[in-house]
Amino acid sequence: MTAQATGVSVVVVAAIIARFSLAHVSRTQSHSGNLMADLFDDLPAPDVDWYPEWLAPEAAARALAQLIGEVEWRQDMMGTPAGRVPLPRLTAWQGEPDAVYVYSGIRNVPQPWTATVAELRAAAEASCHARFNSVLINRYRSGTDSMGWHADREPELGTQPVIASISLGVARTFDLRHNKTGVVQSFSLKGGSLLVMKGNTQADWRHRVPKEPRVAGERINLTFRWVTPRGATR
Ligand SMILES: O=C(O)CCC(=O)C(=O)O
Ligand SMILES: [Mn+2]
Repeated sequence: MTAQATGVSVVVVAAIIARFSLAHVSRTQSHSGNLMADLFDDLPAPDVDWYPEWLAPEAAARALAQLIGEVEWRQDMMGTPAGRVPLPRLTAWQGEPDAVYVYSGIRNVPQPWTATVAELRAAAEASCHARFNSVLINRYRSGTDSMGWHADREPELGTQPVIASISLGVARTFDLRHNKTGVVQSFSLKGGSLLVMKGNTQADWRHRVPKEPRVAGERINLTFRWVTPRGATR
């Protein structure tokens, strides 16, 4: 599996729409010399590296098909004011046996790495110059599956985690909202892309995958992380 880094920075190409006092900004790949860029230079930007064509299209399609078959998918439940309801996506957690992650009071012991996930992990480690001992895998069956606003800030992840987010399948919108200003930076995470979140991205921003009912196809996203085992230091 080959990983191709084709670009890092992002630059504004669309206008700000002031809505509910939030500034909403769409960003795509950099075009140097873009006049619009000057208008947005003062806006906060998340500390991310963006590789839109990280995997070749054939490798991305193969990985998607293999993951659908090899991963043990779970339908987790979440609490709401109306009672417990199914999460709007399927999930799986894989990693080293000691990479235990406590989430919503639940102690998650990871499943062992499967072949395709292990390959993607090695490629992500090479691109990010970082180590990952676990991965959360989310399967969005259609545009009505989603993930709400959150930050990945559990103590096990440390203060400035490097999180490698690999997307396969149909493109979905990924919003990052700055905690202080409410500025939203949106990415279209297409199949085969890699978005690396680092620095203060988890401390200063929240992120989500909104519902997009018009999107029909399936998407799988893998977020590779380093979880410091409880009672250990890195
Ligand atoms: O599906 C995505 O792009 C985001 C996934 C995510 O935020 C997470 O796994 O914590
Ligand atoms: Mn997240």
